[in-house]
Amino acid sequence: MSPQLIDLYDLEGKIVVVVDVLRATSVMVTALAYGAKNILPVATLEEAKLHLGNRDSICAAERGGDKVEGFPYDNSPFSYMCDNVKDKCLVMTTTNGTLAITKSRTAEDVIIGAFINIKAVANYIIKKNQDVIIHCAGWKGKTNMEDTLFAGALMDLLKGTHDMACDTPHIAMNYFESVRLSLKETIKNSAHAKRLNKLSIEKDIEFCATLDEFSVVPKLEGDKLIPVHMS
Ligand code: 3SL
Repeated sequence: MSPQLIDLYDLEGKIVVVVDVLRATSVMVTALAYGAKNILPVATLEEAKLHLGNRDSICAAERGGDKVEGFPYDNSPFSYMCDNVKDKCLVMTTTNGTLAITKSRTAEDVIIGAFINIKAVANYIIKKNQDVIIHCAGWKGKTNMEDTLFAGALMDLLKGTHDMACDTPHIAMNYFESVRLSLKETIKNSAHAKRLNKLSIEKDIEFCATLDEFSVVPKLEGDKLIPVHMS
């Protein structure tokens, strides 16, 4: 339910799906779908700064929803729907999403989920036939609505192949079941959607709450996320 709780789980030998629906993991999926070569998620602004000016990279930094001064790219999926990203390494640091990736590194496989690639993520997991932990990035250590809903929706797609090992996935799936017919409206009422609304980016929220726009699954190889294209 949050990076504060992930240390309670043994990640060894498992697939970890990192999710930050609003908006880090939605950005990652979009950038790779639009042809970015790979993504280097870094935890700090200092690490990201080292790549500024590098011809093969584009650099994005977000804190509190805003673009950080001095960085050319922000944390909107729409900023990556263009040719600028093609064959580039996207270096990115965000408040919660990149931290959750850093805290998942002991897993056998770390992949990136969002509503916009949820079916591809489920297919990847089913194909690998392995135990899974869904790691919700939340907000500054706290649980949030949209990532929990993603976890429930993914559990729903995995219920034919996976058993639930503790109560948390039951909670997420029951929550998802209770709002599945009004998913977008529910997400639009989340605390983070309200925070982002102050930045006038309703269209980001609408897009991030859309199902199955892309069939690419970002997967951590070394320190970079590379695209795995699912059919
Ligand atoms: O915290 C994060 O990783 C971001 O996705 C937050 S925001 O959507 O850019 O505000």
